Amino acid sequence: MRTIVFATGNAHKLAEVQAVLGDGFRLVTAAEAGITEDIPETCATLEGNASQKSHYLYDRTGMDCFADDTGLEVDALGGAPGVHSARYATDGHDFAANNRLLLRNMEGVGNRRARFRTVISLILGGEEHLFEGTVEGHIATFEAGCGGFGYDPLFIPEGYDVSFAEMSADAKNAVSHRGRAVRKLAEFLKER
Ligand code: ITT
Repeated sequence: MRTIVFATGNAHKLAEVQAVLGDGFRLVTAAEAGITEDIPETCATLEGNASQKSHYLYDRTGMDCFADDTGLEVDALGGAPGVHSARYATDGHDFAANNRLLLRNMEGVGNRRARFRTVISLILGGEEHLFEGTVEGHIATFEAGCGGFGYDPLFIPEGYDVSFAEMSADAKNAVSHRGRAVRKLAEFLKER
């Protein structure tokens, strides 16, 4: 079994990624690798933030590691909340407040097209590799479901009439931004 450090403080994400990577990989959190402070994410792009987080970990642990950054891009809002998705309504990760603000900003808006985009930065043997996954969909007019996290109750993936929060974890992973990006990561790791 291969050990790899995942730079996240989000337990939901850790569970989703472990489920996609499977038993061949043991994921260690940043905290378990001795990094207990918040890892800085100060870049203006998802790519920049993922890379900043993986380098931060690698520089301090020397271990193979990866980090992801995800944004919800809403066309009618010019791509917002995008890279600011975690801190859309407040400074913290207040999912309920973020969803309320998104619904308010989308009141009366006809074009509800949106996508989740995930970028993963892997550092393996000191070399960086990037992987991306997206899922197209639209923003619902009300919240539905209690699975998943973040904007899941408001995001309806293309081809479905239920939100991510109404889908099982496996069903979400099969089509989601993160599922797609992590499957690319897993393929790459298996070839190495
Ligand atoms: P870490 O940086 O500690 O990994 P985070 O919650 O900040 O955790 P991201 O930066 O990747 O994670 O994501 C930013 C926000 O985007 C996140 O706080 C959620 O509000 C939202 N988000 C990310 N992935 C999501 C998903 O699969 N479903 C719904 N919302 C998601």
